[in-house]
Amino acid sequence: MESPTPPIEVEDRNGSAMDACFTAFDKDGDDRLSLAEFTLICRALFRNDKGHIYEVPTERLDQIFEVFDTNGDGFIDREEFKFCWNRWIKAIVRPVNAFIIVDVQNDFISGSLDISNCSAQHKGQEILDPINNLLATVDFDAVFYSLDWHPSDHVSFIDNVKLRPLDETSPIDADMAQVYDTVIFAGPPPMKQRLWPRHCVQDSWGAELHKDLKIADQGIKVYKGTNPEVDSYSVFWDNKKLSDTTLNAQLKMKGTTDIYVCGLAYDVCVGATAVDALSAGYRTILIDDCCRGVDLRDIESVKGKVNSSYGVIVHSDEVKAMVEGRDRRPELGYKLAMELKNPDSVLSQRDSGIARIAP
Ligand code: VGL
Ligand code: ZN
Repeated sequence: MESPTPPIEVEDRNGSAMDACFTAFDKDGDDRLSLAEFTLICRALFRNDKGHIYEVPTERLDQIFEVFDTNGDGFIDREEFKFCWNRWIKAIVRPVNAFIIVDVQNDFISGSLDISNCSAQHKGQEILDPINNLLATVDFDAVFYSLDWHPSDHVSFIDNVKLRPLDETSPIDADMAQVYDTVIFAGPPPMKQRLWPRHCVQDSWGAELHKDLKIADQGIKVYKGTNPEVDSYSVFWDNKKLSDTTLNAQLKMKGTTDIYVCGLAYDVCVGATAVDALSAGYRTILIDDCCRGVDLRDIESVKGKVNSSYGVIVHSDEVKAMVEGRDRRPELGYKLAMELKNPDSVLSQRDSGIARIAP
């Protein structure tokens, strides 16, 4: 019979939770954790509150163990466990959660770039209820609302295609270009650009957040796409990675570990934001039913990228338990362990949340 896995308790009123955890899992009492003992920790960590234990593939367990067995002797001693506890276990059990709601603006729902006219024929307004429900029921540490916020002469507008010279390699010339086509503007360097109807022009009705979207008390707005010369799908960086919004700096300041992403359009700005969140080093969760998109194949491609980068894709009814650390996904634990190998990662550099200061 398998020995029962003790629950992991990180609330540390007398400073002994770490030692208690180590001792509880040091089954043979040799004052160090073997791979088998560490595997039991992972069985206690990666489960949900309905009693389901998520299987972690053996080779992933090996790779995670290696991160914390700093001296490579095949055991995690008490000194090595400190790092594992402070940087990994604590973040898994008590994540710092940001919710990023991407571009829930009039133009994408019923205005000039109404996504229901695109090939997937999705209805943007269907995400309002599930997003509002999350805002009402889940206690995120921070909520961000991004806004696509273009000047009138923006490079992505089909009616501006003749404002700038095209590169000779552009597959379509300015006279033939139609909405949704991709052209190449002259450089240096040449720049690919998908052409959209004029949308989300600064200070217009189309650029406003939908009136039925709940705005959280401490909600933070992030504006993107403001440079007329370069488009910006991701809420982190513009498409050329020339400049960033203040999002990453704000996330770092709050010690964010986990980013929940949803909004419009699934395969454009939501996808680009989720991919950038993962590459910036965050544990990233895409909320599938709170997204609507342009093209079904492109949506599948976004999901593939998120899954292969150790992000997870969930339904909104799974979010509350995850935010509260009651449903702990092994993909996110693996992602965090891999980040901790890199001392420059945002998740290596955050203070470990011992004294999380209220806003
Ligand atoms: C978006 C197309 C053009 C989006 C923004 O928010 O997904 N899509 N600009
Ligand atoms: Zn745009």
